[in-house]
Amino acid sequence: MRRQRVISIFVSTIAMLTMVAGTLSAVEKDYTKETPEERTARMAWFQDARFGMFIHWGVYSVPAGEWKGKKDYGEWFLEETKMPVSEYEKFAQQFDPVKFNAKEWARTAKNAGMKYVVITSKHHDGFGMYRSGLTDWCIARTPFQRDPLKELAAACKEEGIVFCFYHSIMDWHHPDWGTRRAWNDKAPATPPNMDRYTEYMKGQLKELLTGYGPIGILWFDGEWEDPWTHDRGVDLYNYVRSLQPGIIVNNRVGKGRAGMGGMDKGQGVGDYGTPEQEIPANGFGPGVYWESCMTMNGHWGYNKNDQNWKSAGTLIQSLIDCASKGGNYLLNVGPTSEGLIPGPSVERLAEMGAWMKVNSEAIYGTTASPFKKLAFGKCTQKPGRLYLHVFEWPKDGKLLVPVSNKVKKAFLLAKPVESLALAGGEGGGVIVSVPAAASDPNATVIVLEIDGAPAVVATAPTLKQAADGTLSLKAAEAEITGGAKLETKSGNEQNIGFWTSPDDSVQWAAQLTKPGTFDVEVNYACDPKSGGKYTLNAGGQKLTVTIAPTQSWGDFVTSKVGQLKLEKAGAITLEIKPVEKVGEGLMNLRAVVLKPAP
Ligand code: H79
Repeated sequence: MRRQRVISIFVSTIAMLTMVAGTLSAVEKDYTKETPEERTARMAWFQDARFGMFIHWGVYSVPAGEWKGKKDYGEWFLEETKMPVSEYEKFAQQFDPVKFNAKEWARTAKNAGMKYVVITSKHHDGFGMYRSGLTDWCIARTPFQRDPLKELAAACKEEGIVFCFYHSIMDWHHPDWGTRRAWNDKAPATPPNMDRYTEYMKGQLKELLTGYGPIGILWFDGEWEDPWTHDRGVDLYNYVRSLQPGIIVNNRVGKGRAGMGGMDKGQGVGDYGTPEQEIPANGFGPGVYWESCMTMNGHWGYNKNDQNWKSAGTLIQSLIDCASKGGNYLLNVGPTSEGLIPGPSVERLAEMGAWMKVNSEAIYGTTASPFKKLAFGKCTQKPGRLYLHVFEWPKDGKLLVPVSNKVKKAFLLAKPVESLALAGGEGGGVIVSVPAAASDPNATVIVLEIDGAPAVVATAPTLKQAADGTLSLKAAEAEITGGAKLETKSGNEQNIGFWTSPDDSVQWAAQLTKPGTFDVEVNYACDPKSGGKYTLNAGGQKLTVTIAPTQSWGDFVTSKVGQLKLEKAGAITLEIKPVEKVGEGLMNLRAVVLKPAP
């Protein structure tokens, strides 16, 4: 009897010690320190996946973007209307997504070629889209007596899709979030307490990371407000990894993000960069992971009035663009309060899926293009294979590829049995003879089987004058240095935006066959409070241009800025550099057009 008691005390002491040690090691292990091999292994699925679905779904889908005559709200509804929180809470009672079908959503993602799904477990309004035991400001408050995240996790598992959470750090509803809003009428008079808030958030993350199976990514956001600090970020990163050591955490867990460009300033925490609504002008080299998140129209959360949809072609080319720069494309849908992904989104995803069905080999598991710039489109690669994504089909049927490798075989990915004829090209490159018409107007993929690593050769510029002597230099064809970026502001045409620094420059290399004097026209947009000066250099001449603002960043006009005398035929470089910036930035530049002077 006595002996037994001693033993049991002994055993329970060991158990207690192990428990303490276990807790300590979970808290103390620094997951930010791992070997490059461990990191590569953890990031492997993400690196290969290239394409994911973002889902912004919450009670803001009840007003559907419209309130008191204003029609452009989305998931920022509460913040932008400054509605009392008690009033906003009433939308929860109308959130009853009876048409929600998790299997259908998972299949929609799968059929589009998406490998992962990131859904809002909580957006900035603090509303939990799952059944939380830590707050009743969650789905339990609605007539919808189910847990949509449980259902979607199961459906994704069934389809082989990696399931991930978006979880906002900023919380406009919780009284302890440090910058509590004045319209949070539910909060007590006592001041907010960030330690208490962090404990609450960790509690929710524990629910999400222990009750929903393996989670691929924790996608944090809303980290930029002051109450959130670098130290809290490191602690949260380690906490999340301690619950699921293999999980990937985006860089918005900490304070390292440099603006909407999304990449780290250097001292951040997190596993990858998060450009938002833009695709970086260039990649960042091997070992730097990133993912551009973008909307299909102008909103993340459901907005019933926003019919400004990007075309399927634009979306396909954006996916290719990301892959060609070594990044992922996270494409958003904003489901309705009935639980439906909007029709126009479903249609576009189906069209992307049709393209992926034929061409996904040129996307999954590829690495960045070896070329800085290609006139006809983009390139991705795998060992021994170059995938040429042709956007501009060559009218003469000859595609010049600037590599000097021995090419073993060239074929259309859509028709692998037919070899395309090859010949030596200018500057040691390869010419591929292609059919008269593109097999896919969005992007036709041509495969080159090559010996060894791609050996890129210099070629003469491919930008040339039209028959009448006009030289059109489009944003998408420019080489961009510095922080300026390609974006799509309105319509489907790209522009170069975010000109903020004198280090930003934009260059076009062109081949001049019909020299002469040219009127220089610039197509651009500029916010009324912004603008400044830039220089435009070509052929040893310099124009200094003062930007006349237009109505908005999306209001594009064409303006004649001067003349250039280009009297020698041959290669020319045209460069634009900022001199002086006013307001937010210089301009959104769509094109420079040189027209033979009359
Ligand atoms: O969830 C979607 C949006 O609701 C959310 N992120 C996507 C994925 C979003 N939050 N804010 N914004 C988008 C725009 C906010 C931009 C700014 Fe900033 C925050 C400007 C200044 C503070 C980010 C941080 C850019 C500069 C610092």
